[in-house]
Amino acid sequence: MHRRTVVWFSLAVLAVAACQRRPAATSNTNNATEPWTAAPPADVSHGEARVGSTAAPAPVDPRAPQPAAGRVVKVRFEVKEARITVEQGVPYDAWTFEGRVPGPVVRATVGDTVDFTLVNRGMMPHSMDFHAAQIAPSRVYTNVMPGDSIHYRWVPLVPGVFLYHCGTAPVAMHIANGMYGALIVDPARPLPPAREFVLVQSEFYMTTPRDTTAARQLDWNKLLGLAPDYIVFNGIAHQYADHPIRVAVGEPIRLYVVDAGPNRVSAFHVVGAIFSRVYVDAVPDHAWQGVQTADVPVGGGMIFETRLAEPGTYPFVTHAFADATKGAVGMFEAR
Ligand SMILES: [Cu+2]
Repeated sequence: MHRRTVVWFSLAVLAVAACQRRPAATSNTNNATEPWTAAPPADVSHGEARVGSTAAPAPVDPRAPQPAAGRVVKVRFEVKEARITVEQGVPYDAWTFEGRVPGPVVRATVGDTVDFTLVNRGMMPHSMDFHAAQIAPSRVYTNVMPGDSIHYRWVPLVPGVFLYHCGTAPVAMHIANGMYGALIVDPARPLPPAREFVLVQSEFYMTTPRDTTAARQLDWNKLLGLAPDYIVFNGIAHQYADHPIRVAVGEPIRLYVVDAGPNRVSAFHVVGAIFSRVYVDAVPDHAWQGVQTADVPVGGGMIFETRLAEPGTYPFVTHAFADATKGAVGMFEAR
């Protein structure tokens, strides 16, 4: 055997032996098993999750809603406790707007009136903080008691894509339990037509149940230790790898990306593409051009525009790869 081959083979044997000596992992994390010992790497670049089929839609439709038709956008959210599925076989007891994580996407145009009602059907106080609003938090971002409601109106004046979230303390707990979503504010002069999608990145910090089929709850110490079990787009780990998003080769694509956190920045990147424009909170005269990766801050939103050059599978990730490994990976299928 060639000397270099012998050295390589010896190192590989040692590495496998070291892996086999490690105790079995017991946490919820989907990276708890060492993937490099189980199978050869996926054939697709950045194949951090298995690539599924476009035949069935993903559980959460990533398409952006149509722009608002009227001058008054009525939004009525009920706070509900709901059992969600973060990954197949991983139920989680969430706190939600409208029973969904993230909550529904809201869309308005600059100058519209958002007529908002929050009804609390939960067991504890909750509230609503719209990052798109310029308003006194002490007046309207106040706690709504169980069984109670609040109603207020506001006018979005700055275009962009914005986070909304429950602002009740401890905020990290309410966000980590699922109380967030995206709000698009269109500029008065609409952006050019494009296929539009909304991606909300967030984290889950989970208790480890004795019965692996039981629902998980928030693990507060993991949250404070910044050790999430999952980082996801639109509430479910790698759902757009399991069900890639179909687009056409060369068509303009616009991605509204919000990072709900509560802790991890999204280094947003589409493999095989360069963003022709990135709008930081969508102020068109401040667009960045020719961008490979851009950080979406926690509590922030950015708009990414690109086109996919040829037929194929194009992963999108947070390029913080521990986070992609924990679920923040999806795929576009260009045809
Ligand atoms: Cu809350």
